[in-house]
Amino acid sequence: MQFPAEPFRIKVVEPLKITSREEREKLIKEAGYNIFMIPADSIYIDLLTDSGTSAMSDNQWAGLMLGDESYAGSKNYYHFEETVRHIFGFKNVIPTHQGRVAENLLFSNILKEGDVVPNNIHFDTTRANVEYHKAQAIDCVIDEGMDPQNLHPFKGNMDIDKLEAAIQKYGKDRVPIILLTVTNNSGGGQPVSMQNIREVSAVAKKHGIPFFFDACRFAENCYFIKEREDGYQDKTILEIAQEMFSYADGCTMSAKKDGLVNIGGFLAMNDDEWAQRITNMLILIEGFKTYGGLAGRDLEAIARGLKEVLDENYLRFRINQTRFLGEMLDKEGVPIVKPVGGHAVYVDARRFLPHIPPEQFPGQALVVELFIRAGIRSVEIGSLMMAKKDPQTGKMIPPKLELVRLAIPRRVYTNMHMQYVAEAIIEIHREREKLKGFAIEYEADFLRHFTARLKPIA
Ligand code: P71
Repeated sequence: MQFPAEPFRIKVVEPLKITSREEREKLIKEAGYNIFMIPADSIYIDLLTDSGTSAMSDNQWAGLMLGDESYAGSKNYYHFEETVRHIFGFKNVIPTHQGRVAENLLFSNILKEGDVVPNNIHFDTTRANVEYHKAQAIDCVIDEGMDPQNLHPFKGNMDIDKLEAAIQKYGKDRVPIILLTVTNNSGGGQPVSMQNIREVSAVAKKHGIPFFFDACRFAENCYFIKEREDGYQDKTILEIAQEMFSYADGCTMSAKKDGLVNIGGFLAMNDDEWAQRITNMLILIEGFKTYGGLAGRDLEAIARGLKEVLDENYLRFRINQTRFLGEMLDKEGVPIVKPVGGHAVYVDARRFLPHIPPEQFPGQALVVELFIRAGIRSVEIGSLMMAKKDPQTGKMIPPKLELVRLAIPRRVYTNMHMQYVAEAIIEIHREREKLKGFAIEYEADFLRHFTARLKPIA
């Protein structure tokens, strides 16, 4: 068998509504052809995000019943703290209700106007939190990481020369932290190698700059290291994770990804003084330090999820399910970003629909067609989400790539669901000349993709 079957069986089912094509045409029209406006219970397969959409295990659900909802010192906090310390190795563990709060707390504590934060590629919330503090977020990923056809095994790697150049240019006093996102979401869920992590760590140490991970998908990154990097084939995922984090001073984490839960996050670090200042801030905005905006039962579910995600059989299935979807598409000539990343398959809409120019949103045309034809929700990561406006002419400057992301929730869909998704896309690909572009009817001044209304171009 080329791809492993599901290493779990189904104990509880959530029925899915099957709508007709006519119903879907009406729904998407009423939604202004914006997929964010469709009620989720009218979607058959929802690939909008892998964040907060995981299915919890029986062990996690059982853990919820053991929630200790004491204001201070909940036993679930201690379990959570011990688990995070064991895997990540950092001394101080600060719970938050999701990843972006961890980012905000960290940056509020360390950034000042004019500072610079290097990363392989900043995820949107990270970039926004850096810029909110009037600092500059700069991306230093290797050039291969920006080329959708390059088969480099670690396309999330930081370019060490670019990192050194940034530190030279701005001076180490203006670089209060170096970040590394594993896996690199904005570059297609691509992994970072242990070798590269060591090199980034060495640069950080040389200049005396703290080094933190954005650790959302750390276990998926560890699986790629085991699969692709010499010397790691016989190590457990836990050992790989422990080594990886040993090179850093701390991390931010959205547990909504590799924590296998629907809500939660944390910030962990070795520095006591930073931890103290951040904890004081936490109490102001999230809650006491032993719950950080979460219920005791949530902390228990995260502690259990973080242990489960290290299971190699789970990760083998997870990574290969994503790859399975990508390979089915690739075999039939559907253009995708390669190699396939950990949590999502990205379809290259510019090559899929060369007759639709960026100003007419080729990615959105595919997103809409995929919903109308098959009830599948994907998301455009192209001109609708990311185009900039030329300040002089007001004309749209399209991003380098027009992509459609198919993000796969963890433990939710079967391989047969993936086959259904692939067949729908392959069918659309065969009739691709029939697809038409879109024009914007309404847009907000920022983050327009969430609320825009569009209309099909006749
Ligand atoms: C994803 C998300 C969720 C998302 C967030 C914002 C807009 C649309 C979708 C969230 C991440 C992430 C990385 C690398 C931090 C966060 C924020 N990703 N770092 O890909 O991927 O975490 O949502 O818990 O605040 O759909 P948070």
